[in-house]
Amino acid sequence: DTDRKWWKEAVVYQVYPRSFADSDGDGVGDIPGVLDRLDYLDELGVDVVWLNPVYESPGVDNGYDIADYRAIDDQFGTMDDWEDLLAGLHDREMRLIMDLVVNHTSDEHDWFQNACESRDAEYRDYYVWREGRSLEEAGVSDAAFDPAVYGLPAGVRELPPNDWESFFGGPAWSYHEATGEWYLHIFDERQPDLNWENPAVRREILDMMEWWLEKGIDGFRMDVINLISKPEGLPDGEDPDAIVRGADQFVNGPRIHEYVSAIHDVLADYDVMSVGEMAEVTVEQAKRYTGRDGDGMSMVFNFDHLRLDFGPEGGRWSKGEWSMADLRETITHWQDGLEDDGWNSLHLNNHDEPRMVSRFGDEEYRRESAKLLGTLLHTLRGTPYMYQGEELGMTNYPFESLTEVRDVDTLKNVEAARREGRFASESEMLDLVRYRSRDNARTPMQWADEEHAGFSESTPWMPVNPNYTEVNAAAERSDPDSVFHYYRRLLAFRDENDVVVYGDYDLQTPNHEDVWAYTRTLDDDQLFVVLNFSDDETTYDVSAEFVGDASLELSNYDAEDGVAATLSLRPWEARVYRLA
Ligand code: ISL
Repeated sequence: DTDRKWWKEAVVYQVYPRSFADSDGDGVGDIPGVLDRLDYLDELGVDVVWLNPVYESPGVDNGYDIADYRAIDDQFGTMDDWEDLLAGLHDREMRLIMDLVVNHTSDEHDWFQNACESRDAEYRDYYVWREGRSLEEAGVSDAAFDPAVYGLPAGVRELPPNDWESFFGGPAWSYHEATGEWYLHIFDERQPDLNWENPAVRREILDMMEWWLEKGIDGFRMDVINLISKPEGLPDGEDPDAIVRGADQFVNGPRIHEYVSAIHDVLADYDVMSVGEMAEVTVEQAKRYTGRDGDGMSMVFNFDHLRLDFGPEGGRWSKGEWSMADLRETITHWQDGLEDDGWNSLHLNNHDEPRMVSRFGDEEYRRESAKLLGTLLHTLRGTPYMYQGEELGMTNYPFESLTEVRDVDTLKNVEAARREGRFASESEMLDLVRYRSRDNARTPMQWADEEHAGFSESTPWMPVNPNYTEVNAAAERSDPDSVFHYYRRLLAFRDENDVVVYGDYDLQTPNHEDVWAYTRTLDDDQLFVVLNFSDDETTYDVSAEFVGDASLELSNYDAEDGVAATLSLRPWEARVYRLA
């Protein structure tokens, strides 16, 4: 698809406001903190900022539990601060996309508060309520039944309406004592799912979107958007390998395209982008969402490549080995799949995933591997999404104990795994937390070798990674060989070269153990990208057609123009040539 669009040419930078910059010294990042750093983002060459939720929220899931969609939470600032941020970005010719979290609200949202009043409360039907199942009906013996798993009050002995599980561990239903029914929550119990079947809910959400669009935002990142349509009758899960029990029922549900199209009818009146976060999605489905005859979404986030390191027992809270070959194959599948129709997003980390250097690179070759991964993200076909600190080569946090963990996902999943006896030891548990926890990405941004890494004047809400003395923005900016300056070159290169945005992707090394090489071709302009995904030196015999004159456009080591018949590559070496 080579239709020109600003959002295809853009690089998106994700700001997790809680951990970006704290302007008022309360230990929590805020909107004025972001405003203070806009020149930094501008210097880097960012085109779009995606701001994680800043709406009014009790913060059970760091803002993904919204209590008021039209208000800014006090800890992040005021609506005036937010207006200043939007203006500040627009003044610098950057854009702003907001997080749209409409699968669920907070339990503190007025709608849910009202819904809890009685079975026939005005807003009851804004959420998904059902009666429980008796033990007999569910075929569970009295002896096998453990009310603690369901958090049931004394004397209540029944099962939830179906067997769906929450992404955060445990059942996706909670019993509501006052009204004697269960409500659905695919995430935390304090994040009740909205009932999209109800047209009044749809109207409220679309009006709310319009309200933000009228303020002049440039689009939305749509949280778990393909979970919003639940099938009639809410049947039990059927797929034992689903990411969580029941996902085969509620992912890409029966009315999803109707709902997403309605969203896009609203967006169509504005020059905006949209990216749908999709826990599970195939290339074919992605075409339906983003393609020419699709629902109008600009692109989706898929997570296939972020599942390669799940263990054999499956699920996120397990650990297995990933291989470069799998990563190459998975990403190539998406590159090829959306070549003619639809558009890719490119991401290796975000606020829910560990740091990419620790996961797909090598902390021993932190700089080299950060640059190699950056080269990959910024020379594939699609829109790159960077996560704050990626441009500094920030790494995972060395968690020593659960007391350093804040994340509800980690804490609840650890609790569920313990209940099920899945950890052989505490150290096995901590290993997994260090590897997998979302909090790896949420430690404060490392601005300088100063107290609290220059993030805040007081103790931050999350501990700072102890490597801030070495890994920080001030040090990176003053060193021309830094990850930061390499990223600047990557972003500038994309700006100056249409082939990076619109060129075809062709894999050149389907079988090499360590080298991932590909070409990008647009008319007679051709790039040749060579990446050594290894901490060993390696050689790569290049196909004759690419050997010869070429200019070296980007590289993370000293190297020369011209492609030799056999390339010798150093650990984590990355090169981008322009073929003659
Ligand atoms: O499958 C996953 C990752 O491989 C899950 O993490 C899933 O995609 C994710 O939990 C959905 O995330 C989004 O919605 C959550 C929120 O906690 C996350 O921060 C947000 O990005 C609920 O709103």
